[in-house]
Amino acid sequence: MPRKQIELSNRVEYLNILDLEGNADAALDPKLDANELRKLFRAMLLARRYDERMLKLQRQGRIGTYGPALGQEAASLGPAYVLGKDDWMAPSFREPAGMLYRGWPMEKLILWWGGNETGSSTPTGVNDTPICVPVSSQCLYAAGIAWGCKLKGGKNVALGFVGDGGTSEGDFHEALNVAGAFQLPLVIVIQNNHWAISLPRQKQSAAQTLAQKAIAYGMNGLQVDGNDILAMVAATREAVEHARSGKGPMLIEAVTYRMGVHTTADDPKKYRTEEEVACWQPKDPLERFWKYLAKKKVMDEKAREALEAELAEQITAAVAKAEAYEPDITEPFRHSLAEMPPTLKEQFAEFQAYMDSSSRPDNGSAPSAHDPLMSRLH
Ligand SMILES: Cc1ncc(C[n+]2csc(CCOP(=O)(O)OP(=O)(O)O)c2C)c(N)n1
Repeated sequence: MPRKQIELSNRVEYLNILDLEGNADAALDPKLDANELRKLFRAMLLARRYDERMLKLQRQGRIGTYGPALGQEAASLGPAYVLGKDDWMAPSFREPAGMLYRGWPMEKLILWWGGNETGSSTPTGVNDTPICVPVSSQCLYAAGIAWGCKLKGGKNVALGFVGDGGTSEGDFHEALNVAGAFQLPLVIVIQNNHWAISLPRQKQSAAQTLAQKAIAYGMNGLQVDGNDILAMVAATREAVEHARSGKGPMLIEAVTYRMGVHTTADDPKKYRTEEEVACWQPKDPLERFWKYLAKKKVMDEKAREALEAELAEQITAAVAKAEAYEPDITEPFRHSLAEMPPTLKEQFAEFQAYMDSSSRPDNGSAPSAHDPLMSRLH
């Protein structure tokens, strides 16, 4: 009756390719061609400038609360870049870089943050689920879709994003468990940005890495420098190929940092130090990648300036489009289910009749939540 070491077949490695000066490890460099590198830079820059504009819109009262993704662009974009168009992506709300790259019109994202239901309807031809607000629920969507992909017998994979805080939720563990047990073509990317609102990563879990949570579910886990776009591309490629070839799911922990506020509704000065934030500044994924591109002579300052101007115009046009949008108050009915069941149809008809009725007490302005009909709908 011995007590002995169990040899676990799974392991956890850490992957980093770009150093802080923009030099790549030649043996690990995914060796993307100049066009691919420019495409990645463009997408990362677009996400950064979009994020900055969104913060300004929020401060001007032109959208509701906003959750910036400053510093997390590489962790979001790398996985989206690797996925094929027919693969599936389930984002949380820190994935504008990945979503814009996958083909979400920017005005749709702006409308989402403005509280319009249309921001939650996936554009035609994009295999993504809408932005999820319940933390970690998207992991289950991704697992369910991966199961569907497997049953269909094709080669598509599903990829879901989750935050470090999200790894404490049951949905995360249920998704990994079913994916391991059924060997689903699923990749989960944890965006470990070190904070879940005011709760630090160390208080989410005593585990040394979040990637090692994969081991309990019988899958491989990989920890990656999430501020290194080359490492994120290389790691996700490995995971996606693994899943696509029927070898089962994989878990990636992207180690990154939330440089800004959790959302515009909180004040990080209350719970973290300026020194901590300053430590992450040199790791900025955008400028680090820029150094790499400049060294390789893939882009120069002039080309960057021209790109900056083009993207600024693109963002201004998207804002104008979003602000010109005339919301339809019946949208929540239309976007909830593919087909309305009879009870919802009934409520919809009742709601429309109410909206059209001249006896409405508010005489045409937004319906009041205290109205008896509205309280039934809520
Ligand atoms: C199920 C659920 N519980 C609580 C919340 C409130 N909430 C919104 S974001 C958040 C923290 C999420 O932290 P993390 O998963 O690390 O992602 P991050 O915001 O850092 O990207 C919480 C608790 C929620 N949206 N859903």
